[in-house]
Amino acid sequence: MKLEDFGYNKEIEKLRVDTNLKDFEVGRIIVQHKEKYIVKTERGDFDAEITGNLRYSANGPEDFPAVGDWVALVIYDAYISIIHKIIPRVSVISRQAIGKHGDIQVIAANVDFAFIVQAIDRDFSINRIERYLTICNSSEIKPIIILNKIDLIADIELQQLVTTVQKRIKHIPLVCLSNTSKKGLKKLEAYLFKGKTYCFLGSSGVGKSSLINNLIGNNVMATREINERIHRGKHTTTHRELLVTEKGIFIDNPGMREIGITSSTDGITDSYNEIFSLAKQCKFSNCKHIDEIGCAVLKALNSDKLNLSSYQNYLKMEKEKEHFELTVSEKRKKDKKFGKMIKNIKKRNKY
Ligand SMILES: Nc1nc2c(ncn2[C@@H]2O[C@H](COP(=O)(O)OP(=O)(O)OP(=O)(O)O)[C@@H](O)[C@H]2O)c(=O)[nH]1
Ligand SMILES: [Mg+2]
Ligand SMILES: [Zn+2]
Repeated sequence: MKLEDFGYNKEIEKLRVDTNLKDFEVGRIIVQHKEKYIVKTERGDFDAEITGNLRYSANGPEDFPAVGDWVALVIYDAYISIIHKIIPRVSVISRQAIGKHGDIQVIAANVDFAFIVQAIDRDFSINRIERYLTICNSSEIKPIIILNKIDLIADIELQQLVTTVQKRIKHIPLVCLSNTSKKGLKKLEAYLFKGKTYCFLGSSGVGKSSLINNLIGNNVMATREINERIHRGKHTTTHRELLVTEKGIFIDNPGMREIGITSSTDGITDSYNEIFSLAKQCKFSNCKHIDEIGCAVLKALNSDKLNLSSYQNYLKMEKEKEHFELTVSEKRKKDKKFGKMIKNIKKRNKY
């Protein structure tokens, strides 16, 4: 297999050359488990570990290789290969790690399209769609919303859901789908291109793995058994995995319980274009749109030009983001101090 078959392109080649990684072999992370990796290369798939240097210079989990990453490695033999560096990421899907404030968890790197999957039966939530849109904030990633399991509701109900989504989320493709009846599958296939990378996002049980199986026409991914009761609360897919197929490169994910916000204001801008364009007309440039005089956002809200739940969701996410950004910078400072301390101790103890 050629590197291009699993997603390599000129942009990544340029990044590799620019970062002086030409002397290494190139591979792509297809599985990650703690600090063990499987890397796909032109010579085959290899188990890999990272260098101590990579580990100690990491500021946080986001500096470790993630599924989808292109890495510079040395292959010693069939059993040992060592990852030296991550080739800079063209795009990344990340979120705030659960429980540990400030840690960024990379879900997948170098992704071209994100399929945001929701099941219409009990999983459906516009707020959650907006949150997923936010974590795919890079302009390099094109999101596509999928409403799955449409075989479970009547057409008229579905039409109502679609209208609700499209009213609030504009300019993002929406595909209604059933893995059971295969309705909508053709429409979705129109987005697939060989050599492009697709990341499947959504809660557990919405049908991400079933969809991948359907797209490749093969039961490669394990899916939940029919008797869901036994499995309640259990994730069927237990780890992230990148799958190279003729149709495209698919990254399957375990279902996500909660998604936090990472990264800059860019992401929020994507799903909240409306609020951001209104904000330009606010009297004060630092307006927080809560109780300020001359606030164009509040004005639109009061005259029903702006959706109340969009506004509330926006405030909630802004609050999380503020907290998150603070903790990241605090953490960085602390890590730097700690790193310096360790360095000094090592220096002192040299003999
Ligand atoms: N009725 C119906 N059931 C579906 C559809 N798609 C998937 N399912 C069922 O939903 C259950 C969960 O599907 P999975 O593909 O395992 O879900 P997942 O999103 O991969 O779940 P995790 O791996 O836990 O994140 C399985 O029993 C599927 O058969 C659909 O379109 N309609
Ligand atoms: Mg799954
Ligand atoms: Zn305002």
